Amino acid sequence: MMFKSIPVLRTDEIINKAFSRSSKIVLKQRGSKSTLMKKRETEMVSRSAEIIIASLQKILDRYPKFGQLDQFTFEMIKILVDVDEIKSELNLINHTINSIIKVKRNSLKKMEKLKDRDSLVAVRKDAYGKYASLLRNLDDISESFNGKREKMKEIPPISSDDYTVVIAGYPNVGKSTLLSKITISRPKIAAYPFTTTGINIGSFVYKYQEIKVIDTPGVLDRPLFQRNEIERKAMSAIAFLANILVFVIDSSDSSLYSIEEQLNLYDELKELFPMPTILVQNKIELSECFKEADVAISSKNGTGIDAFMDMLYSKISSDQTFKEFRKLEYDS
Ligand SMILES: Nc1nc2c(ncn2[C@@H]2O[C@H](COP(=O)(O)OP(=O)(O)O)[C@@H](O)[C@H]2O)c(=O)[nH]1
Ligand SMILES: [Mg+2]
Repeated sequence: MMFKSIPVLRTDEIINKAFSRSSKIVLKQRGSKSTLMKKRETEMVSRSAEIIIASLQKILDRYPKFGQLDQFTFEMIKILVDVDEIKSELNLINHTINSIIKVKRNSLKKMEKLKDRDSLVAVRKDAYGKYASLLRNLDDISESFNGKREKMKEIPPISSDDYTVVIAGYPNVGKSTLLSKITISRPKIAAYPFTTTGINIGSFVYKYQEIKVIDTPGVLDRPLFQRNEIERKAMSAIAFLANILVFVIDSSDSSLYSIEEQLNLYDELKELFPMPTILVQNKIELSECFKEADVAISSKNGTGIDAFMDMLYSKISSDQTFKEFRKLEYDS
């Protein structure tokens, strides 16, 4: 995911790198001893500044541009971190870059007029001291800044631009088994901020388009009143992302939840998710057919999976958002 590529802000490392690399500068040109000495001192001032600037600039460049993010990812970011705080931290990094540039320029200007070794070294050391203290100013924000990166790394790699089928239902009804049956399985993401178990993402291809299927354990598997604010926000972000909701129920005797409880959750989710839904009765080999269900399947032995897929395909192809989504793809 894009957040992983953002370098961690470590001021000590940047300072060490800048000073140790610039102390190893080798001059290739010829000249008198004093010309070379001056050249070397000025090179140290500019080279160390360039290394610091490049390290900081890399953080700014790798940071996703909030205005260009898809809505789902942006919603997730807003749930997890304080966006205004990130903006001010990024501003401070940018400001530090500008200050380093200024110190570099002023020091080089001073050095132009100098000849003797001691004064040149003094200016160079003064510049180093200023670089270091400018960087240390960033220590105030580095912990919180790096912490946000850690949190955002856990945002699942799904985008509002994907056509997405969301699988919901109480725990243990067979959501993950169904997902693995209908998609090219993908590794599950280890950590997801709203759950402890991770999120499952798979996909299949329909009419030349990749359709994403997601199962979000811990997010869409309990009634609303059992949720905290963050979970509710996560639910609505997923509702915004979903193009189709598949709700799985287990009506077998082994189910931990009554059919009534399961249907209540389905009704709740239907209010939150305005898109087409499919009510799937799973574990059919263990239970009687159940009249409310749109389709009855066994994810375990494969019964009814073809009928389910036909139903899913027909929902997708009659869905206006899919038509628009396809047109978009072909236009580009
Ligand atoms: N008998 C039977 N067991 C199933 C079926 N689908 C899933 N299971 C089992 O039910 C349990 C929970 O399945 P899982 O997919 O992990 O449920 P999830 O918590 O909703 O993701 C597992 O032991 C599955 O093997 C089915 O159609 N029939
Ligand atoms: Mg599961």
